[in-house]
Amino acid sequence: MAATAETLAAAARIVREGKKIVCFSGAGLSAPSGVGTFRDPGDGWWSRHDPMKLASPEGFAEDPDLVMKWYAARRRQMAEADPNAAHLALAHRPDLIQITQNTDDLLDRAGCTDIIRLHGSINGDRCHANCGHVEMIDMHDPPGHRSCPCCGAAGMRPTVVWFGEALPAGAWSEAEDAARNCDVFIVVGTSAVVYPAAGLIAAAGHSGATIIVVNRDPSGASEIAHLELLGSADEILPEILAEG
Ligand code: BV8
Repeated sequence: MAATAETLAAAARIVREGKKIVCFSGAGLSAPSGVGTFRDPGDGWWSRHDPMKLASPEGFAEDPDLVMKWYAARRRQMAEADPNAAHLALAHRPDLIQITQNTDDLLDRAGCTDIIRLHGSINGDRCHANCGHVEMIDMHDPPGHRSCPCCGAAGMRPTVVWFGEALPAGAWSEAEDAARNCDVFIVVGTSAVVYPAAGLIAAAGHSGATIIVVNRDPSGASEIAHLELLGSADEILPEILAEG
């Protein structure tokens, strides 16, 4: 249900009394900054193409030009975005552990450090044949489809985790450890349908953490939330994270 003064106060108290707090974030955290989410019906790219297809090795094999055009559009959109009040509220709480599914750099630019990134970063491209060649991207002027200039064996693709690709082992084990050893697990801005990332929510719950969900709409986390605050992350997070 929509966040009320009572549920906001209850969440703020749980956070105040929390000893080890994790914040698990998805695309809804960056939505108030103007960055398109994955599954919200949007305009342009989101409605004409299936992100699940474009963010996959199969989609890249089928039409690398279209995939890199989709990433170029997303990169330009992110280049124009600034951290919003939710990112800044998180940056004011360095005691919180940040686990994100997002590939943008808005948490970093807000001032968060040690971010556990489950799905990589969109600000680089690497050789799809894994020769080791990596390039940082000018997000204001992103490149299109091109072959790896080092080995030429494959195209250059974003340094993100596509559907069907394994998550970075180090980030995943850090995230599992944090989820299993926290007492408060805040879930913000995610439909909670992408695995294994979404499985962290249940893992935290099974380990005894209190789960607070902050989301615009009901999500895959609604059923296991101890407290669900429906609304915009940039309005709710500053309220519940304020110290004192
Ligand atoms: C893997 C990078 C194995 C790319 C992304 C178990 C069960 C079922 C399926 C699977 C499973 N295990 C694996 C799978 C398959 C698949 C999967 O989960 N499929 C699902 C969708 C059916 N998972 C995988 O393929 C994963 N890989 O498991 O590999 C393996 C192991 C060993 C060796 C080889 C292989 C890889 C998944 C990673 C995919 N890559 N992104 C890119 O960005 O281009 S995932 C993509 O979805 C984004 O990263 C995004 O972060 C993520 C989750 O989406 P959300 O962040 O939740 O965004 P969404 O749009 O869905 O929702 C936004 C929410 O925000 C909404 O609820 C909305 O209400 C809310 N909102 C909007 N505005 C606001 C707001 N909330 C608050 N305030 C607002 N203002």
